[in-house]
Amino acid sequence: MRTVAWTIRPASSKLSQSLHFIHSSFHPPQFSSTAVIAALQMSPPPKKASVNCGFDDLRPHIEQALERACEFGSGCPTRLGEAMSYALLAPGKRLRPALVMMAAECCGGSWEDAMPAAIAVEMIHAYSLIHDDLPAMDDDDLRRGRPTVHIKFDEATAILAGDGLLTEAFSHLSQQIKAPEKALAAIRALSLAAGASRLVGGQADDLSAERDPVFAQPASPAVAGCQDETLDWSEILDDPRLGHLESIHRRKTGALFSVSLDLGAIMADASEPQRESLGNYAASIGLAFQVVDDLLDYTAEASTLGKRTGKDAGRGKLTYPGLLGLGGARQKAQELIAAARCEAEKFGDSGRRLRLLADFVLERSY
Ligand code: GRG
Repeated sequence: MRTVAWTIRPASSKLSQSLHFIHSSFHPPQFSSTAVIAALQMSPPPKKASVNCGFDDLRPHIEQALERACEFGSGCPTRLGEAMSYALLAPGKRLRPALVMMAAECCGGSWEDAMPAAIAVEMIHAYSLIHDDLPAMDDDDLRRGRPTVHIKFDEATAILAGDGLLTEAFSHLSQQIKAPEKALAAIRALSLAAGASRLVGGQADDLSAERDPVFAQPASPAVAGCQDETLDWSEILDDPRLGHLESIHRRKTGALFSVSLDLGAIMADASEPQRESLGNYAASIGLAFQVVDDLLDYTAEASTLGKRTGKDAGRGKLTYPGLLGLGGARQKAQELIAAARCEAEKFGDSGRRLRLLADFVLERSY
């Protein structure tokens, strides 16, 4: 039986503060409840930004296009339109739209052509967050440093705002992509990714696992705060819960990462080898993103993350740190990011942004 020892390092508070600065300087949070204000006041103001996510220059273009996309038509009731805009324009990282544009760029396409797909995928993402935050699902009151949509508005409006954004995404693709065959390919790819066997299916299995005693787990000793841990790696790899967890996250989180890169490839008429490399890159960063998300739930502060933390541990939820320990989960994320970087290398200089973004996914603290 093989054992691996991991040393757990404390999180870098400087890095955490720097990233908080990046987040809040792009999008100052809007406060409207005392609970939110309290959460956001937990850490001191950070000093300077230091992590290059690879797409700072794309972000203003994305924000402007998102604003333009918030014209929902004269029949859209004011309150519904406000709720949809509140969710879509809230200060998110914009990773998925950036990935669409980066994939198009590294396959020789233009940002302009990729933008409708970038906006559509962010609409799907925003809808999924609104619905995930509802009382019937994750029951959250804080998202992107603001009250969630059902708290700011009301539950029925939040459900409808999610429904509206989901449908608008496909309307946007059909109207804004000029070449009919590309519009069809984009609609097909995004509907598959957002559908019952991918995003929605992953969410459904995640909720079921939470309610199934087989998947409920106590926090491992490492997660509970030990400085050193010795993992029985062979036992962990045999644990069927690990496969189930990966299957959930490849769909719930990974599907939108994968389709983002695929949409960029579609818009740029990418070759098969390029699409394959982008697919491999997406699979690795999608899962790494989730492993890091699980880690941040244990290690980050709500003020930095813009959403509640410690929820997974509190509910005995199946997570990577819970199964692998904090050190094992970090190791897993590092391996996935190394694999993603290898795929990005295949694009030479034009894969630079993809490499930077992979590093950001690993190092992010929000
Ligand atoms: C309701 C159909 C349906 C799906 C919900 C997106 C999702 C599935 C759940 C969100 C809960 C969650 C924390 C998932 C982990 C990964 C994830 C999608 C995090 C949020 O993505 P970020 O960090 O968000 O890119 P921002 O706000 O920066 O855009």
